[in-house]
Amino acid sequence: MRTQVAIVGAGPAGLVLAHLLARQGIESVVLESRSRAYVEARVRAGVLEQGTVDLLCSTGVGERLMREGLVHHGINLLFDGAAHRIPLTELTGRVIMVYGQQEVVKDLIRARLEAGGQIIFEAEAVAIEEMTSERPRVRYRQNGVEAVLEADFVAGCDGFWGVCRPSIPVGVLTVYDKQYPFAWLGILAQTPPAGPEVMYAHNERGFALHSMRSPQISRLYLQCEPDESLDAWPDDRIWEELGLRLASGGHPLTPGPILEKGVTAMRSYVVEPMQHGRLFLAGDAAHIVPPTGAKGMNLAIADVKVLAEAMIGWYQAGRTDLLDGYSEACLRRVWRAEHFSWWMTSMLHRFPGDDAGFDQRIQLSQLRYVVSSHAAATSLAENYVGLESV
Ligand code: FAS
Ligand code: PHB
Repeated sequence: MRTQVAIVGAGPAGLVLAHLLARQGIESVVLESRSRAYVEARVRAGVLEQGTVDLLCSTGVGERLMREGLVHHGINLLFDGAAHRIPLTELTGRVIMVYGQQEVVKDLIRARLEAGGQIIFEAEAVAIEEMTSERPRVRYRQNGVEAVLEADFVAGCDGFWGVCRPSIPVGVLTVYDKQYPFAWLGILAQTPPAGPEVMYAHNERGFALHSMRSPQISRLYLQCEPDESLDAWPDDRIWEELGLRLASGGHPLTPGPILEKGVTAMRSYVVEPMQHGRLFLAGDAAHIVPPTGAKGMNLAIADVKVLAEAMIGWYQAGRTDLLDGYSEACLRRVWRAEHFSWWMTSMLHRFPGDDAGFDQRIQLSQLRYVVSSHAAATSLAENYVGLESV
């Protein structure tokens, strides 16, 4: 099979890239190893930066987002026994929206299929070949049968555990990797959110996060051990611990049926460059941020906005400069988000071995400064809503 752009992965990165290329008449084929039902049910991100919202709306896939998404003008930091609000819109003139990643994925899949675009589900890419030639190929397996998709370019949008990044020869990529000594236990629950906004809790028992998906559905996270077993966390223990850590928010939680729970590892990871020959990496395939800064999905979409512009420039004007400059253009924003996500994580989590409490004192000093200094609050706010340029 032959196409112009072979896209591996139907997550936010792959689907937005396919969408942006199709709007300019550039053909692509999306290969996705999982079923449509699986990717549309997978619970992940929930916060969209203003720039992400603007891109989805300006390209015709934001109608349901604007109808069902929640516009937020602030977030809250819980410490010193109280909630401290960061007025995002007051400080930056911009908003965030709360809308499930799987809803974004559903909207993009529907738009693609309605437009006659191709997504091959349950087709696992197994190798990327000839990536430095003008005819790179993706070898994939579907129903046990191997096939080949040939293209001008391959977009590796297959996430952290995909095949594209590992296909790049050893020595080409430089890896930056930091793993944190804790994880997040996340739940999706059938209960109204306790409060109107996202709340991040710094607590001596460990970090906790209150978020939501709708007026009926809450999304909550708590810090746990990296190798935590869900068996150790029956529902009532989860609600009790969340209640203790989020108590100073002033919004008591109402426990409800837990629809989904999972443990997410915390990691900061970047590869440089994000391309090799005609293979271009985007999103989690090239970088991971701890979710404390709510940047993961937003970074993935920002990457493919740059990649789409570069590919459109090549097809429509024979430009190669944008393609050559893809990594550099992305990595400035990626490292900004890596720093912000590491900083939020460092400020809000309990680190093992901090028995003397020095780290906690430093964290509290940072938190008190962030909520009392206009300059510091604005810095947090502008990074959170998404910087217009980096
Ligand atoms: P994705 O991982 O979303 O998509 C990659 C796709 O490629 C998947 O559909 C996968 O099935 C497919 N694939 C993999 N290997 C393949 C192969 N060999 N062949 C074909 N297809 C293949 N970010 C936030 O901003 N806020 C959050 O709250 C948040 N919570 C998260 C919770 C969890 C549990 C996780 C894991 C991540 C979370 N993130 C969050 C980060 C998350 O949103 C990612 O950044 C985002 O999914 C990245 O999008 P993609 O790069 O498109 O990768
Ligand atoms: C979420 O709504 O899932 C969410 C919100 C903020 C984060 C991470 C996750 O930092």
